[in-house]
Amino acid sequence: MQFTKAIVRIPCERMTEGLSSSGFGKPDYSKAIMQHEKYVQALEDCGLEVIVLPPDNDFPDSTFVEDTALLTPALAVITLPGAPSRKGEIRDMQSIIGRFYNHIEFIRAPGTLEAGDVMMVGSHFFIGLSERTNTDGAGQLISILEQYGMTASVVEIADMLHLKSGVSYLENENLLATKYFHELAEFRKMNIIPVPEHEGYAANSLWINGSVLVPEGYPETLENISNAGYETIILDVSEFRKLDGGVSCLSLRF
Ligand code: CIR
Repeated sequence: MQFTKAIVRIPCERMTEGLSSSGFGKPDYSKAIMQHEKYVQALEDCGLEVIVLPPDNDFPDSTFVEDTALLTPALAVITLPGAPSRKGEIRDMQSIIGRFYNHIEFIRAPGTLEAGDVMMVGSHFFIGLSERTNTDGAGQLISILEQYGMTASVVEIADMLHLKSGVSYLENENLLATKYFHELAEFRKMNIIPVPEHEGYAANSLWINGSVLVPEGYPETLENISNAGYETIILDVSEFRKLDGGVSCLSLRF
């Protein structure tokens, strides 16, 4: 799997009103803009052409584009976010994604699904059932993916926003995971790269074309990823962490 492109959206000024359970306070907007620029640079350093969308002040969380679509090699699926304040974020996605995809499908109410809950492992997709992704949304996604020759299954999650808040697939059968996922039957055959309990946020790291983007400030996780043989790129994403967002949430890769 090689990615060639990514879509990002510049944070909007109203990001200070974004959803948060972190307890870390409000993000500093100008700092967020600088961190986002470095994030885009990191994607480019990984060889991606980056499509940069303008800020959308109608939606405070709109910089977290990952949740609005699932991009697979065969088709794109526009999601339906479970958070009421985020449902409208999909407004522009069909026309943006339509520039790159011939096949686009949609998650429809009463289903809800945010793609932070979807982890791609080759042609199989793990879907976390969370407060944002319900069984109806997951069921719709499973049948869409099966129509295109792929498979998917659900994973129960607890005490985390999205599936990928606690686990990230780093390709080559390597799974970066917090303790909760170490014993789950579906992941037993994979090599686990552990994320210590006190560094849980770093479980959301992002594999791109052989390199791994890792949030700054998590030395044990960083060392575990490096020891597994990956090049790492460390990014300060403190202002996005305040809104419970991590490095994967800020882009759609395809
Ligand atoms: C939210 O609560 O929806 C945003 N503040 C953070 C979304 C993070 N997205 C992700 O994990 N994929």
